[in-house]
Amino acid sequence: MRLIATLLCTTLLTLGLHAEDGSRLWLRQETDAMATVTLSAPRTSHTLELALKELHQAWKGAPVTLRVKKDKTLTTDGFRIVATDGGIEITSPGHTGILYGAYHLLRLQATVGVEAVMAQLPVEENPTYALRILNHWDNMDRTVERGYAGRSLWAWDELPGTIDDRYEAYARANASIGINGTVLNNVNASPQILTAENLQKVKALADVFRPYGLRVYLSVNFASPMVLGGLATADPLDKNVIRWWKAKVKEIYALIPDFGGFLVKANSEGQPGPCDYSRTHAEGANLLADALQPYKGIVMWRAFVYSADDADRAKQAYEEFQPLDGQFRDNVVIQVKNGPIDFQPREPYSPLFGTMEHTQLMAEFQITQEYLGQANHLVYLAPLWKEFFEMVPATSLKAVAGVANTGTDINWCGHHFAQANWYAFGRLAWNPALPSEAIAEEWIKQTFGKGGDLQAASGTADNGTTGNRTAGGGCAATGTTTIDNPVATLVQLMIESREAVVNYMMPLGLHHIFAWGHHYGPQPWCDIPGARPDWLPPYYHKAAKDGIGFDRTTQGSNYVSQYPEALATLYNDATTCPDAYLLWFHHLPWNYTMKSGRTLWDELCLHYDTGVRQVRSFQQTWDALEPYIDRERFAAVQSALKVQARDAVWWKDACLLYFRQFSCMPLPSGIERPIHELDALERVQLPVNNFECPSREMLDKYR
Ligand code: BDP
Repeated sequence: MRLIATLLCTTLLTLGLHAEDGSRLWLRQETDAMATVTLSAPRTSHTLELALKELHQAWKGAPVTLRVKKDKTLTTDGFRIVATDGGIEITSPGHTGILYGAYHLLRLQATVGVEAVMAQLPVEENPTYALRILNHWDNMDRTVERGYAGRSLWAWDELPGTIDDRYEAYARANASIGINGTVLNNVNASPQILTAENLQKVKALADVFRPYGLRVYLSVNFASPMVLGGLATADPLDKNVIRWWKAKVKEIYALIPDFGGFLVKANSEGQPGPCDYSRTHAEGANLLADALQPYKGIVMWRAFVYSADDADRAKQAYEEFQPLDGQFRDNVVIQVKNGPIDFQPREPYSPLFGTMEHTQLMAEFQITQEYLGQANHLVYLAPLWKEFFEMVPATSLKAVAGVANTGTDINWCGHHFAQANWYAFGRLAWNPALPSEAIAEEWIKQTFGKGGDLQAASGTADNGTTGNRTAGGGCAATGTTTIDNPVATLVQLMIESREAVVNYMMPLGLHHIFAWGHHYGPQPWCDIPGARPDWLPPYYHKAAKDGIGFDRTTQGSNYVSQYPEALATLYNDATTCPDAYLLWFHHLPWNYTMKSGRTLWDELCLHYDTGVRQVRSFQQTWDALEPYIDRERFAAVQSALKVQARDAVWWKDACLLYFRQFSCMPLPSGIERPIHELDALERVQLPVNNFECPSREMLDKYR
């Protein structure tokens, strides 16, 4: 048996065929091009050698020259690609810029085809943000908080001695989309990350990442001086505390000269912080900023704070941070989640953006789908992030961060389409003006395409004809449908997927009605005795006989007044507030007349129903795409879509049956009838924690 498997493997390798397990991400170009690439630079570097190698292996067009030269219009990450007499020239003042240019050229080859690349030139690119950072919520025991793709990539127990191949593959994937920073560990940080022993491991990773322009940052625990240094306090104004941090920072830079800096979650969800000593967030952040400043390190200080006693959680970050505007050191960046609550399928943007003129701010997005079906649902997040950028001018931000969705799973992200979110984050961090559609198209062509398009899949067992190939070894999913433009069809599916998840989970501004703890599935009824009210769904939806929604108007919590006046006025009035945010800002009667003329109840039902229908249409579309997708990934996505469809019905039934107890109104005709009983759904308790995604088997068993 073993011999046969080995022989098969060897044969496949000889034939140059790869298992289509998603492990190659969007970097799937053939490596036998042998392109002529020359270098013109005052000195070479590992980074430039990487650029040479990537092009030599994969570029199939005219000879390329890589030229490092001063250029006032380009940053060190920026590049220019031009056609010259005999070929193509990539120039940049920085070595990383050259590498980014190389990846850009290869991206063009994979998306428009090598023959059409010349027509795309010249290209000039500078990243919008100098800092484009992934946040890993990885623990030192290799669990990943809100991670749904296996264990942490960082094998702390093996480092620094053993260097896993995946570290370099990870850095390369990031460089290919312009990500240049990585925070290795969870914001709920263990002080242990800063021990001398662990810093050696961090250094080992930094050494692998460096040639790819990827800098390492660490999340730190504010109480580290007590836990590691044995001090009696972590008070930011205490001399010994100041001394401890200075020494620790010096130790880090001796190992990692280009260390990026710290990310800090302080006085939030039980984490220690300066407020424990009656100091402000500014005093806490400045303590670390002063220690990092001589080395040009930065502090990313999170604004994700809310206490148990305030009336409206949505207001709290603003109330705590806005008054501190102007008090932070120059090397502090306040990291604010895109929405005021917590990475929901849809939230209005956080009003902190735009109101701290004298403070550097950065946006924090969540790539991992904590609240969006985790690794089971196909949800393309670029439209969500674009919604944010439509409201918050890109130039008002210093940087962007994304909570990573990577892990040890063979396909890196759990769901094949979750790779698109890692990809889209990088592309948007580079240029937030890129349309979601364009990014999806790029990703599809590189991930599923062959030579710039989605051609009929071919391979050893496939004959390349449409409609007769089977995913499971049995019958084809669909035999008759032909697709004129498979790429456009898939782009459309991805674009729609975000609105679909909003529809079947939390339409019309509803938010945070997820199951307790693991956040997978609906639990609008959730009531845990003794729990903080703002961790419970009824706090957010406020469904009662008189209506549904959170009154955040001037008559209610007055959260609305944190927005600029014109927007506050718009949101404050239910007749002008966009439907998408209606129940975020208003508590309205069930029979309230919507802009559509329908009652609020009917409209709610319609949205849930539409969400379910959208997922069903994704199933159909995906089946019709079968001839264009390799069988392995086709089958995996097809299977995940079944889970998503069942989940969508679960959400719809749970929410409508629960809310109906208050509305006492009938389901409108034309709406798919529930297939579950409310009491049965209320008994569902998935035995999962915050570190895993429920499997299909588990869902089928417990739901
Ligand atoms: C929430 C997560 C929690 C994180 C927290 C944070 O549920 O696991 O620790 O945010 O961002 O989204 O700090």
